[in-house]
Amino acid sequence: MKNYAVLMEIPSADIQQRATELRSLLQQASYAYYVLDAPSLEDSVYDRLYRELQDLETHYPALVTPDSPTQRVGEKPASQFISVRHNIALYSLENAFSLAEFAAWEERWRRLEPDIGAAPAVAELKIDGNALALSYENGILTRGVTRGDGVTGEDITQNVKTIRSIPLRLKLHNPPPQIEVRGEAFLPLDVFEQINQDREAAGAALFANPRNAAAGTLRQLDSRIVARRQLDFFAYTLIIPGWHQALELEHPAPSHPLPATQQNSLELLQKLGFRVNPNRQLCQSAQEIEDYYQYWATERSRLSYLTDGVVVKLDSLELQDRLGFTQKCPRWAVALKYPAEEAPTRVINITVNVGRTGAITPVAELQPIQLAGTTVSRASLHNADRLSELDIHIGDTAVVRKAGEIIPEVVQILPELRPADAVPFALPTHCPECGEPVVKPEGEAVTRCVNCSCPAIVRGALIHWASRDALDISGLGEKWLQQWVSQGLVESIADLYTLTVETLMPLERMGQQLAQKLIEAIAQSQQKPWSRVLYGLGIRHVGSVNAQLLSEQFPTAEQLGAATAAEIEKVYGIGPEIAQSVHQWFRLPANQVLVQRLAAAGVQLAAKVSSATSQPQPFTGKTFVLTGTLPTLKRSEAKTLVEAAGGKVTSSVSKKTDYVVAGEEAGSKLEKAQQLGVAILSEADLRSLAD
Ligand code: 3BD
Repeated sequence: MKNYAVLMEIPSADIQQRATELRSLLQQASYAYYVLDAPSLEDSVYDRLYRELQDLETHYPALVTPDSPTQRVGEKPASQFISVRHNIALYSLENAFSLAEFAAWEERWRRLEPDIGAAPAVAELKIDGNALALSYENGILTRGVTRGDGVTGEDITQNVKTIRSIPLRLKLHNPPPQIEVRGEAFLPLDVFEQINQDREAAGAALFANPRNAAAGTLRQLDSRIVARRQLDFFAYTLIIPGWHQALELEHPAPSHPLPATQQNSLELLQKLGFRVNPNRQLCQSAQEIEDYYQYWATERSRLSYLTDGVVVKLDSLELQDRLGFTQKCPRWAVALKYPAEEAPTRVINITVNVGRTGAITPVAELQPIQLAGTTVSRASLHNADRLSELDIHIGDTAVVRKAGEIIPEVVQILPELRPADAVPFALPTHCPECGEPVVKPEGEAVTRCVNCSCPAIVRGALIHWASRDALDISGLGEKWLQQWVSQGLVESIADLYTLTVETLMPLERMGQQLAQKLIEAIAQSQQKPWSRVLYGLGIRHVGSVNAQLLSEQFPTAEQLGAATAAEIEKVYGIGPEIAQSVHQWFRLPANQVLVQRLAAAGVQLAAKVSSATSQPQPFTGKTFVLTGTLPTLKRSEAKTLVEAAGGKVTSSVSKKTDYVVAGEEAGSKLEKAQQLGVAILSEADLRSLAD
C-alpha cells in the first residue's frame, strides 16, 4: 500500500480523484453485497481498498465527505436523542386479524370507489421491526428519525448511518432537494441470538424479542456499539415532495419516470440504493392475496427475520391518492396478520395486580414457556368476568397466547387436564394493597380500588410520571418508587420535588452518590415540556399523542383547566370521551391541588415559546379539506404543502374544519363548507398563506 504520510497536507488533484474513485467503488461493492446480495469484491480486496481510503482521509481530512463509507463506523457517544417533528406524519396501518376482516377492508374501500374493477395490489411481508423515516437532501442522507408516535420521533441519524443497507447517498445524477424514504429496521434472527448470548454471558438483562433488541439498539447513545450490531433495513415508501421531473439514475443511465405504482416505487427504491424485500407479489385478486398469505404462513419460519403478517397495498398511487386516509390509517392499505402463537402450560399460581388507575387485574403465574420468540411466565386474566368465563383453577393447564406487542393472555383452559387438587380462584373483596373494599360498578368489567391514597395507585402514578414518554426521569424505576411509597416518603407526584439527598441517603441500598444522582434527575424533569407533563399526569384517555395535540391548543395548564369539555373537543383528533375525561380531571379538587403544587415545584405547566424545532408554522393547528381539481397542484402535492406548513388535511368538512381549498368541479364538500361558514381558499390563496 502507498504511504501517503509523506505527502503535503493539501491533496493533489490525483489524490482527490483517487479518493473519489475509491468511494464510488466501495459504495458499489457495498450495494452489491448488502442490497443485491451478490458480492462483487472479495472481502480481503474490499478491506484493502477501504483502508486505503481511510488512510487518505486521515492525512487529508478535507477529503472526508458525509457519504464516505468510512462514515459508517459510528461516533463518540451522544448525550441524548432529540425529539423532532416528522416532515410528513407517519400513518398507522389497519390490522385485519382474519380473512373475513380483510374482505371487509376491501368492501369498505370499494364502496368509496364503486366503479373500480380489478385493482392490482402489492402484497409485502410485514417485517416485525421498527419503522424509520429517512430524509435525503440533494441526495445525501441528512436525518434518520424513529417513527415515535407518528408525529414526532427521535433523531437517531448517527445510528442510522451505521446500517449498511441504507445508502448515505442516493444513486442519482439529479437528486431532488427533498426525498423521504420509510421502511423497517430489524435485527436478523442470528444476530439477535448472538446479542442475547453475549448479554447472558455479561450478566445483562436479555432482550425479549428481535423487535425490542432492534429498538434498544437504535436508541443506543454510543453509535459505535450500533455499528457492531448489524441492523438491517427494508425500504417500502418513497416520497418526493413537489417534484415532477424524471430522475436520472446513475445506473442504468437513462432517465427514469416517477413511479405510478407501489411496485414501481419499490423497484425505484432498489435502484436508488435501498434494500427492498424481494418477497413481495403483485396480486390481481383477493384469491391471489389469500394464497400469498397462506404460503408465507408456514414458509416464514425459514426466513432469517421475523414477520407477523402481510401488508396489502393497492398498487395504483392515483387510486391511493383518491382513497386517502382515515384519521390514522390509509384506506388503501391493510395488514393481514398471522394468528398469535399459542401454547399450553401450567398455572402455578394466580395473583392480583393493582394498576395505576386502581384496576384490579388477576394474573396467571405460569410454568415458563417459549412463545413468539419470548419466554412467557405470566399472563393476564383481565377481569372478574373473564375469570368466571374461564373457570380457571390453580394447577390447571392453560392455553396461552402471545401476539406481537400484546401482553400474553390465557385463551382457554383444558379441563380434561385438571388435577384433583386444583384450587378454584375468585377476586378478593378487598384491595390486596391497602385493604379497602373494592368496587365493581354495575355493567362494567373492571373491579377497582377507589382509595386514592392506595399505595398501588400512588406508585403506579409515580412510575408513569417517571417513564420514558412522560418526564423520563433517568434511574428512577419501579424499585425505588416502590420503596419510597412503602416507606411513606412520597404520597403524590408533587412529593418527588420535596425530596433531598439527606432524606434518601439512609434508605437501604442507596448511598450518597446514588441519592445525588436521583435528586438531580428529578430536578432535571422540571425542564421537560408541558406536553410531557400533561401526559405524565396520567389522565384517562390522554396518551402521548393526545397530550401533544392538547398542549398545542392549550399552551398552559391554566387554560386547559379552565376549558369546557366542548372547547376541548374542538381540538382536532380529540373526541368527546377524551374531552370529558380531561375536563373532569381538572374539576377534582385533589387534582387542582396537585397542579398547584407542581407549579410551585417548578414543573413546566406552560409551553415554552418558540424553541428551534417547534416554531409555530403558518398552519399549525389548522385543519384543511381539499376538494375539486386545483389548477396546478395535484391533490397529494397540495396536501404536502399544507402539512409542510404545519397543517392537517382531513377528508370531510365539519365544524372543526378551518379551511376548504376548492378547485374545479368541487362538489358537496364546497356546499357543506358554505353552509357551515368555513373559509374557502383557492390554490393561489393557499400558496400565499403557506409562505
Ligand atoms: C412492515 C405503519 C403504510 C405506508 C402506512 C401503508 C404502522 C409501522 O414491513 N406500510 C410494510 C411494513 C410496515 C408498511 C405502511 N409496509 N405502514 C408498514 C407501515 N411493509 N412492517 N407501518 N407502523 C409501519 C407502526 N409502527 C409502530 C407503531 C404503530 N405503527
